Amino acid sequence: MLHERYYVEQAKYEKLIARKNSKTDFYNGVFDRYEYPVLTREHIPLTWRYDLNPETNPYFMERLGVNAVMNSGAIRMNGKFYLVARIEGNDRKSFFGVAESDNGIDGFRFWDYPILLPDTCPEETNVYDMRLTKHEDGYIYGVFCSESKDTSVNDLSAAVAAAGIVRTKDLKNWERLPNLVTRRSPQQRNVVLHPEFVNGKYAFYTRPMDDFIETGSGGGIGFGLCDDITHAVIDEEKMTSLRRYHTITEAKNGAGAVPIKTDKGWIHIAHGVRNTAAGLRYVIYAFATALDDPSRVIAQPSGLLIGPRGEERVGDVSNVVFTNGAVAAEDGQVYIYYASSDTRMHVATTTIDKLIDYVFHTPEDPLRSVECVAQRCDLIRKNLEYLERQ
Ligand code: M1P
Repeated sequence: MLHERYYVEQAKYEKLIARKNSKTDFYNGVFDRYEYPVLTREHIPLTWRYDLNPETNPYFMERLGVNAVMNSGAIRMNGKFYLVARIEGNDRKSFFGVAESDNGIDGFRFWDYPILLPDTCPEETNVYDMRLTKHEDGYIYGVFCSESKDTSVNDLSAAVAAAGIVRTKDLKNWERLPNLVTRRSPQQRNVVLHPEFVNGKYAFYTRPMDDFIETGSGGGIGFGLCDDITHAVIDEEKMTSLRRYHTITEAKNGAGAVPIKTDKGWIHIAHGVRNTAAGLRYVIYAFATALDDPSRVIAQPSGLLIGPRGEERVGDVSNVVFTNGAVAAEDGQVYIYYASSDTRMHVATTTIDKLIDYVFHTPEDPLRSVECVAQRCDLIRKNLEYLERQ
């Protein structure tokens, strides 16, 4: 017989999964926010956390607790929405699980088991932040951070980040490929595979780093080509979206969702980081690159697209919003999945048309206060003149 508390907790879980999500009254014309997160630690099935057998768990205790559900890759397949979430156990190790929803804004339910990645990398301690790319070669690729202890220095917390690569056709059977090698960058995180061949080669967005936390000489989001995805090696990385002084990307930035192809260019939704007295602040920003050269930036709207607001600001790593997945659906709707403060997952919705308008018609950052205020005064003057003519 099951413990009586099982029924209480299972009813709470089912109520949570069945909860409808709706748009909040937040308005900026660019995207909509939603009342509830789409995934939280409470969305983890009880079977993943509890031992349901009262003989071995008489107090119905969580035996393997989950601390957070965050940074999720996203894909639409067979008319459904799938998130490959980063699930962080109470033991701090992350792993991946597939959650499925009919409408992309609520009802996300995890499959019975988390993903068991082929264990081909004995030194790997942690894995996280998978980006899912539906590539024109017919595979769905998952590129994620593979983290290992840095044994070359005498520092217990020193780590090395590399880009792990897996591929699948159904999100169930995963083939692990060797980690990406970038000849000129000792560490890599936030690596994203471009969905199309570029000059007949696989193309990756990278984030060159000298160190695990500090990017060091890394100047922003990189771009590199490789011939063979089964032994992916990038010899040269050129820079796309750059880090810039006194902007939202001053400390670092990184590719986020797989770029979305539009008539006007590839739209990228990435993250930018700046330092503050309260620590690093992560926001989401967007830019566009050319269709004939996805490494060439052709539009870069000023500032942030999504910043942490309200309760999003608080969590295990506060003041963070981070995306590694978006879905551009057949009807033109775009679902941007983002985590807040390394704790829970949200969705923001917009459309391809709105994203194009935002990316191509939001003015660029003039980089100096005096020019920013002139830019704003120009807007005000035009508005006042327009109002007068009404
Ligand atoms: O804690 C905030 C984020 O930090 C890292 O991002 P970046 O590599 O740009 O510093 C990532 O590890 C991410 O998982 C995390 O959400």
